[in-house]
Amino acid sequence: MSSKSDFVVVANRLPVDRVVDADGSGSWRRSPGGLVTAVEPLMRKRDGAWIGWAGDATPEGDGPLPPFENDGLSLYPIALTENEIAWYYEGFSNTSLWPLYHDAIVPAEYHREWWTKYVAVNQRFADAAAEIADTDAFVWVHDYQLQLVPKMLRELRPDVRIGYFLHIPFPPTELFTQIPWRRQIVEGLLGADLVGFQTPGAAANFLRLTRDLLQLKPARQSVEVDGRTVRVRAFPISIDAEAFTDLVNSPDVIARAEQIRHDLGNPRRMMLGIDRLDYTKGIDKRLEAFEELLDDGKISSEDVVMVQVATPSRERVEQYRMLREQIERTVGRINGTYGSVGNPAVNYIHRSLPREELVALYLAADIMVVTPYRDGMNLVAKEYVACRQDGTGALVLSEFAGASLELKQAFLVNPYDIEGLKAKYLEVLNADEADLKKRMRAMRRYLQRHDVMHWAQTFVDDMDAARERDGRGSAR
Ligand code: ADQ
Repeated sequence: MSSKSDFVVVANRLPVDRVVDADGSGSWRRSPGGLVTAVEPLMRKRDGAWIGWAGDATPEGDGPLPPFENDGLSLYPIALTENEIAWYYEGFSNTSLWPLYHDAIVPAEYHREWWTKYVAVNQRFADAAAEIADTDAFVWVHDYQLQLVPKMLRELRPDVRIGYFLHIPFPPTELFTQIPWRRQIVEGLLGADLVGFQTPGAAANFLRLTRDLLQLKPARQSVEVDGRTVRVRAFPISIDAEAFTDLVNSPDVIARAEQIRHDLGNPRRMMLGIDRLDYTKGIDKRLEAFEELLDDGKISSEDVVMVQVATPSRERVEQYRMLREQIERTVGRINGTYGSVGNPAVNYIHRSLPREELVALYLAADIMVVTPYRDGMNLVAKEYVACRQDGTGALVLSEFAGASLELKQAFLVNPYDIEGLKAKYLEVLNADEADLKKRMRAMRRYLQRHDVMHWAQTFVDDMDAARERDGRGSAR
């Protein structure tokens, strides 16, 4: 464990959660979430190390946490105190950056003490990476919580190659420049050799910002800073499609999917939403459109049933608590009006589920509804497609999810347009099976070629290509 690593992932969270068992002993459990889903397969292929926070608070004054192995992965936990969790994570990351980067759907708040902790915690991650990385290592920094790490790490270790990938959208100059510390963030990111985004639009926003804010002269996919070339490109993230295929073929999962439909009263159509309970995901509009179709008598709850899984998320942040109340009120109202004993119109689940159960739901659902107001990518949309082996099923997908640029045969919607959303539901509910299959097969073909391995390999290859151009040899 003490040896240096030549492939280091730096992310806010470790890919495991600490759980306390019934007998009081502690153990680690794989944690859900987009980033883990995406990066873990690559970690297993390469003998890498992962630096991240373990998800619980460390008492003030305690020293660093010891590294450990879990399920074949070398993990380096970063200690955060209660106060750092409140200010770096819940504060600056999730109440300043998260809403701002998602079109300021709710207003972003800025507080100087949050920023101070963001800087301090970013420095702790950079110090850990500098300590663990071997000479010439490839350090891959992830996401909005760690935007200052590339520059901090470069100052400590100019020999390592630094990649940075942002999992969420990157806003246009007009929004980004709200941030009181905007310059530090852009300079932080420019510490990397390669800055990756989910979409070409996000990459273009960043390049434009280097011109607007720092008066640099960006080219189409790169920008020169202090005599270095920083490449800036889109790398749309994906899923381990093969792992989903394996689960879809499991007899237990198939039986569970049949059971789900039976328990729902064998409706003609089952609609499904699966999201973290987040205000960016458009769960409210999705339910309102469903409710209005029931109100209008265009659908009936015997015919069409909705299942909404809303994974608990950021429950100490005020806006998330308010959202939960709002969604649960809406579900209650719909069921009060249209449900009957044993047959609610909306089946609502507010907890994390095992992967097998998610796949059984994907398999059972005729229509997957993914309606974010803004989403970096949205892996749920891709997971649904990966699970529809027989080519049946339909995907309703927001234009504002990164995934819409790739899953072009989905039924695309603008979630702000409730009439448009209702019309799209009806179109899909009455769609011709042959048309649905044609669409699904095209999306599946795309996904087979563009899985998470392809994503990671493209990123690593881009790093290598630049290195060879610089005459420094390959990363592998
Ligand atoms: P998220 O906002 O978390 O990810 P998403 O991409 O949909 O959104 O990933 C969610 C993941 O969690 C999926 O793999 C899903 O299967 C899993 N999940 C959801 N609900 C669950 C439940 N109840 N139980 C267990 N697992 C559950 C962020 C960005 C996205 C981007 C990803 C990856 O916001 O835009 O696609 O990172 O880069």
